[in-house]
Amino acid sequence: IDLDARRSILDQSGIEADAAAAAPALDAYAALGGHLDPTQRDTTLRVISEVKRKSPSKGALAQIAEPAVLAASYEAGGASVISVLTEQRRFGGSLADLDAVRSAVKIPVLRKDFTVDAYQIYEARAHGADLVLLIVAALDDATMREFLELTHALGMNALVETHTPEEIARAINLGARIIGVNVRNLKTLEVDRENFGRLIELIPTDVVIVAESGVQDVSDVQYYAQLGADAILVGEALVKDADPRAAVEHFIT
Ligand code: IGP
Repeated sequence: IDLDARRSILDQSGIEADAAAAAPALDAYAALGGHLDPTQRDTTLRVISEVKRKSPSKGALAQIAEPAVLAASYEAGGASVISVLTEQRRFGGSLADLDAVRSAVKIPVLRKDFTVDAYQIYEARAHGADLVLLIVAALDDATMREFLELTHALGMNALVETHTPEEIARAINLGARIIGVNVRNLKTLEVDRENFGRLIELIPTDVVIVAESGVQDVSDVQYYAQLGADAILVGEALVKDADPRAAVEHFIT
């Protein structure tokens, strides 16, 4: 990549200025119970509730409520963070969904997309996101480092998604503060919850650990909580529920 060319494109797009003009990012690390001093941590399990219209594994998920309405219900139910899929082709999301959610809630918002360019990180910030998704399997170390630094420089946090011991080692080396373990294999789309138990042992206690995917009911929530998850990320089970607020509440208690 020609860095000068990239620089000039960023300058012309004005996206950096838009990112700088946005209201400051909220502290998602703290909202998810993170603390640099592990003795100060509580054992509450936090919920990241996702606004997702459809997915490659399941197709259209339901007639979901308006993203703003859904997100407000999640917040009322006690969610700590809202995740919004903005990826269009496979997940049917958009930046308009992110805008709608941002205006509807006061808690941190994750822009969930396949981040492959720094532009998307500025764009996330410009649209009020507090967190971006960085998938370790998709990015080499140099890119990962650049994206993490940019994310932090913009005052945001990254949910650094992993699936294997090697990816966790890389995430830790790169200084990730919030690590997600996706129990769904992104190649086969299969869900293997037990993978979480094998991987969580490798993550230090100052890092926030998020169990991603495959939460259907309270027994799954308890399963992840017992293994030591700080948070769970839940999409399908919440968007399909007729009462998303009660569904979040149910997962927390
Ligand atoms: C949510 P579920 O099974 O609760 O709907 O899963 C979330 O983990 C899933 O949407 C997800 C995802 C991703 C989507 C995890 N990592 C990366 C898109 C891209």
